[in-house]
Amino acid sequence: MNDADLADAAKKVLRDNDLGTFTKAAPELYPHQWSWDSAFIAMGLAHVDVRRAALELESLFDAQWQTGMVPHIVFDPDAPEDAYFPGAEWWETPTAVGAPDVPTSGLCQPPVHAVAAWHVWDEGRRQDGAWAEAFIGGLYPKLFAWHRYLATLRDPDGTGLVTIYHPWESGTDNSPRWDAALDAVTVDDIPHYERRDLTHVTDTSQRPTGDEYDRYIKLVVSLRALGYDDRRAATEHPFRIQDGLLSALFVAANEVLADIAETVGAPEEERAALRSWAARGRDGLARQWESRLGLTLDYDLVADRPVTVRTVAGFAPLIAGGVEPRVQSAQLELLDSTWFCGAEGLRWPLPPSTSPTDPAFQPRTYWRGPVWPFFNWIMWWSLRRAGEHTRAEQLRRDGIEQIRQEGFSEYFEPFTGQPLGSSNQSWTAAVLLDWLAFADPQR
Ligand code: 2M8
Repeated sequence: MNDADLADAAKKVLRDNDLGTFTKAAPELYPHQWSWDSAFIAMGLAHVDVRRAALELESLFDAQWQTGMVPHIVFDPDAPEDAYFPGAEWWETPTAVGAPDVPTSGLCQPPVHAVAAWHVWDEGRRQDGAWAEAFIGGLYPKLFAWHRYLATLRDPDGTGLVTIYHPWESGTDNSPRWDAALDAVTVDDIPHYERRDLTHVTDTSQRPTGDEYDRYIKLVVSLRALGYDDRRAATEHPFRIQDGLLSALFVAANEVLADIAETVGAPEEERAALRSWAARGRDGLARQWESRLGLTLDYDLVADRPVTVRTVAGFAPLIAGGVEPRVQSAQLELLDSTWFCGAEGLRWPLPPSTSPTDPAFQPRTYWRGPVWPFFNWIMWWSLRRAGEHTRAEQLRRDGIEQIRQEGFSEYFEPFTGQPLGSSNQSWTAAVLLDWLAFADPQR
């Protein structure tokens, strides 16, 4: 398939998943709007229909909570009730203080939205400057409120590291990053529930286990009982981890949002706040740097210890950007070492979500080993920001080849390249479109 046909196929995936004001993350497995999926989808849609791309972000932010939190799922009220578990009724968010009047989950996901907004604005201003200005001016205050939420209620001590209450907030749900903390969560009193995800995959070993789901549900029940009150969750909730990857994306997004703030003429104190959150985040990540592994580690606040596993989340310094040269060199070396892209027998030198050298590695199971195209995009974008253009370009080409040869799957087995999880996953199509547009000599 040539690039033009591949782009057409990607557009078709997004068209088929389009529900008018938002794009469902996948045709059956994920029939609602997911927060960070929508951000990536907007970046891809920017190359297809920039106004539709803007709407993707605007519809998500219409569901923003009064605290500033952007919910991780905005439920489609027209989807069948049993389409996804846990559905809208499980969260009981309408009764929570500050929740919007549309059904959402009570969690959030990594803050990549400013990066997406910049992409949409950048594409839009080539087409219609006044429209682009109105778009970014309208979204900026909501983006700022979202960042302020993360910098304050999710980092009450100002450590620079953002606390998550649930593996779903990390977006890397069953990563071994969360194993020890989940083991410590007791599940003797959870209500009966029925999973839906297993009916949408061909092989259930590609999804999290029953034990993991029990704990996911226990954590939802706990937050629900706390009324999704961040101040209470910060001391009473049984799962509290400072997430290095999310914090790194927050550093990068704060820098992008500071540029947006400049563009829209935002007050100086907001620009200063964004810059200080970025700087504080870098300091926080530096404290979590584990030089022996060459990775940054998450910190479990409940157990009061760092989480020592080898996963792609450890590339947090590279993703945050602007780190000391010695840290950047160590990360680049590690990326191509046998721990990640240099592992023997990989179909493409793309980073497995968990290092094949980690005892928890499982090549077909979700976040425990498979390669994820949207994560490849994050690494590509980060390498370019770090000035590593040659390595970035190799990653972009390999990322495109993976999709060209194996399709728009959610994730891929690293050694065989076998497509896994959902097919026609929206963000896979979206990042492909952004990668192909990058190669367009007209741009
Ligand atoms: C996956 O997470 C959801 C829960 O949020 C699930 O497994 O049901 C993750 O890969 C997450 O990062 C992603 O946003 C979501 C939709 O693609 O699916």
